[in-house]
Amino acid sequence: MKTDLPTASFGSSQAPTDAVDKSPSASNTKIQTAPTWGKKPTPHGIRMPIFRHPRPKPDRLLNLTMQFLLRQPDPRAQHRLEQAGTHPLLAQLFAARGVKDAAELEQGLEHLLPPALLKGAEQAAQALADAIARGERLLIVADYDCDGATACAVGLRGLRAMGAKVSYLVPNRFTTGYGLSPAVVELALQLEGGKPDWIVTVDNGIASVEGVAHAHAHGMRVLVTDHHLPGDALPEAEVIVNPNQPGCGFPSKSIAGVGVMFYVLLALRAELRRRGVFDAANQPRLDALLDLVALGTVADVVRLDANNRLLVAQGLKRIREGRLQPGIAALLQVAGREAARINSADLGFALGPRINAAGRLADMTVGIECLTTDDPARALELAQMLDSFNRERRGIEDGIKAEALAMLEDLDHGAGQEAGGNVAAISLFAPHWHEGVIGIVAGRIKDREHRPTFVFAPAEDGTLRGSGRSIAGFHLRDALDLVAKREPGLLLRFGGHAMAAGCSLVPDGFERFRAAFAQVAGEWLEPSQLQRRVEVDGPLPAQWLLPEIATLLSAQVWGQGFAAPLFSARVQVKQQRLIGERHLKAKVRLVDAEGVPGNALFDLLAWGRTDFLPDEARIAYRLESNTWQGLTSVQLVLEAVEG
Ligand SMILES: [Mn+2]
Repeated sequence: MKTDLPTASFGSSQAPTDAVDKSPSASNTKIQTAPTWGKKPTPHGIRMPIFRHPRPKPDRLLNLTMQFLLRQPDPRAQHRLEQAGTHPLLAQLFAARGVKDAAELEQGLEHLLPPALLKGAEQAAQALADAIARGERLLIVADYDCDGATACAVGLRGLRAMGAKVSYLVPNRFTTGYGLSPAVVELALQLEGGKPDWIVTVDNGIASVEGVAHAHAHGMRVLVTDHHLPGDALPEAEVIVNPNQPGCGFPSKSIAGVGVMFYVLLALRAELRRRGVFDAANQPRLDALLDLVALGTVADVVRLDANNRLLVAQGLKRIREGRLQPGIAALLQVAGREAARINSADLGFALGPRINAAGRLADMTVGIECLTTDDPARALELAQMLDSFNRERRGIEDGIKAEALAMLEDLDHGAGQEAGGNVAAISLFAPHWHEGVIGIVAGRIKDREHRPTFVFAPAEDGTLRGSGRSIAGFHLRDALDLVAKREPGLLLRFGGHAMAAGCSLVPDGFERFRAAFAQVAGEWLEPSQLQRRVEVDGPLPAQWLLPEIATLLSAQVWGQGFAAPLFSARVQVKQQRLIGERHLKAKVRLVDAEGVPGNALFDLLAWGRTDFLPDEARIAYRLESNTWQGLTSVQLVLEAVEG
């Protein structure tokens, strides 16, 4: 028998790209009509825009040079890991990412942090057990991103398995906006069959002071499960479970919303055992939900600390073994991924964006239905719908990105010198841009330009809605705070954290914002901080340039805060050519420390790069294995060129 999660107590020992905006600004956003937009009804009756634009040129990020920063492993930690039996290369990579001890690499469920450490989890378990015993009706209020959708699916599946009557409601980005707002409570009141007894928020709720009060005024109780940072006031919910609430000692502050809900289920099951509802032998199995937990955790781009890596590793293990939800299987199928070979990057780059596309363009209900159906045919149908949303999202994003890059080129070419050429921060806006993708575009521009970046689109009420992404050393929310002080009346709302933030501006406020934001960035950022840089793990010794090593690396959990390995090498470049006019392929020889090139020729691939490389260059690359005509070899995937 396969081991399920620990039943009584836990052992004591003890990463796209695609995060969706939680900008706190007003909702009710509609797409403006513009010549480049078409309209077509979605399966949900929501009119959504189709961007008609030629495909943009390949991403030019890879044509730019970077400064390399070497990640330094702590030699003592590296030694300890090696002594504990970790592969020497992994020991180096893990130690360079802050792993101190082999215990942090444990992936067995018995090493999961115990639910008892999570403040409110026991109280939530008692409240839910009481509600189940009394036959009360529960309503999950989810969030419209992948973390929220997976948390909702975990909650529905887990609570139903424990005998609860539970349904769900997911707010809509364009009509109700984010979180448990009074408007969402009103929707809950109109549900078929009457209002629920309990509202259970997942991946939202910690800021829903008004929404919780509104629910109370209508006789509903509220359990908040969330992981976002609380504001000054907490909602007056019956129970709050959030590792970031005051007084919570849970060591993993970066657990995702789906992880928090999973922990509530663990605590509830323990409570039901205590009450004799079932015992360890016949209790519902929760490990079947770990594929969903892994997906939500990676897609939310939370830091992959030891506990999150354990959750992700467990989910990936189950998927690779073919034990996965029909919805996950269907998503893998439409994404052309093989379950047996899936890794954490696939969760972040293949599955996450397809789920998120539903929330960006239409309604997350499609995503939640896909993750909760047990019918493989229905799951495939929904996954195909998500896949088409994702294609559409990509088209919209490519169109906006092409326009944004053209605007940047105008700025670069002096036309905009006094209007902001070569500034320390970028703000971009066009009246026909789509609010659902401004965050992704801001992230891409930030990556390319290495400048704090805000992208704005109009909201239905005429205000401008902006989404920003930052670079290391520039606290975006603090910058907005200063802009708000210097330009009274400009910002209607703002919020966020160091690396990502959102805001709403008065309708004609874009130029004022652009100037004020660039001013703050110019004051706070040193020129050296504006230098594009990439962290590398140093050269890979020649004996490890093997397909087996590529496979070993690919099997590990990498992601946010635990970056996938990037090796540096000086190479002699031979035989360069473009494939499909979009990508560069070359043969290279590695040059050793004495400047002597080796004999072996390696394939080098540069996705999206169209500039040829110099005859000799220092590069940063990922190691991949490639099987072609039955022959498996390594290939070097170019990530950056030093300059
Ligand atoms: Mn989340």
